[in-house]
Amino acid sequence: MTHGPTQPPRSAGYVDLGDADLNARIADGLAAVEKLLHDELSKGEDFLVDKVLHLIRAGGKRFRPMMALLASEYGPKAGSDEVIRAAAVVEITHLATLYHDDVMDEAELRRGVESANSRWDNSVAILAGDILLAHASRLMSGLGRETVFHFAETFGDLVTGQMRETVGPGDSDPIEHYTKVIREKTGVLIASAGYLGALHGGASDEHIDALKRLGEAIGIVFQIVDDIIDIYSDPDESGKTPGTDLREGVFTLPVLHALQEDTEVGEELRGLLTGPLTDDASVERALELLARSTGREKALADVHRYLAEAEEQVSRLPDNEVTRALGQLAGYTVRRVG
Ligand code: GRG
Repeated sequence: MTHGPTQPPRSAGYVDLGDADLNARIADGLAAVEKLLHDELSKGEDFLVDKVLHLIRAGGKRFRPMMALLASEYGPKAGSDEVIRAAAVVEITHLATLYHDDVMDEAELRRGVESANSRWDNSVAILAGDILLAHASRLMSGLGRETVFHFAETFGDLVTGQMRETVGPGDSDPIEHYTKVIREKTGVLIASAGYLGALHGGASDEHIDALKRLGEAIGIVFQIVDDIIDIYSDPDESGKTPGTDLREGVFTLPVLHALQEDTEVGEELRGLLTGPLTDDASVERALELLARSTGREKALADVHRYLAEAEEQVSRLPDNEVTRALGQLAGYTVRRVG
């Protein structure tokens, strides 16, 4: 069986970074990452290759490779082979987590196509995620000890975050628990893109640290905004069904704030949200109560705190077109909720 080239996803590389030369450099970098992804993930037996190429071909924003490429711009080796390889390692790791996450969530769709667990079955999806980690390990073995150690920590954080979510907050503060989970599940891999891009681009230690922290803050903002959209979006505008997290029994930040309210709304929500919501009427009622609660405004206030953290990291970087583009990216994630 032959495996045709992966088409660059329609969404990747189409972000206007505000500077024509920078747009061109990042687009070239993303094309090189795409080629490496396809070459690396085509290695191995045919019965594995079609499964691992499934989600790469389906698209995705390639946000993490873009972050790595932008971070590499702060050193003399911007967009070098090592940077491309590091960007591919981060995207492959992201992809592995998506395969595994979809099994845990019993998701039917991913990137607009059938999830691997739905198209094949859970065993296939888990093994596809595992072989992706083998590809990521092979690629990173050429990037030196510091990168391998960093990735061991990153894998550990991703799995810790997933396990923390699975076991739940127990007696701990549910908002602190939520914040730890999103830092570990979403923040660390975007932080990793910033760190590895800057490291392999040859940036200074100060800039590597700023780009790692910036990636983490952007990841946290991105996740809270997604969680706000899940509760409050107009389905005609967002194309998403509101309340998906509630149906799965996942109580995200706006819900957690609303549940703490000392009001009639808070009281009714505490009675309603004792587990996953299985019937449409209960979901409707919970969404109505959440709309009347302070959940949205409190979660947005948290978003702005993390945005301020992102801006603080941006201020540690030199004033140039790359820094302006990174500042815009952080702001862009928030504009989705106004
Ligand atoms: C396999 C290392 C490993 C870990 C297993 C399952 C798990 C532990 C962790 C789950 C981590 C996870 C799926 C976090 C959600 C991250 C997230 C925001 C996904 C969506 O990212 P986008 O919007 O997706 O960038 P695209 O499709 O555009 O790439």
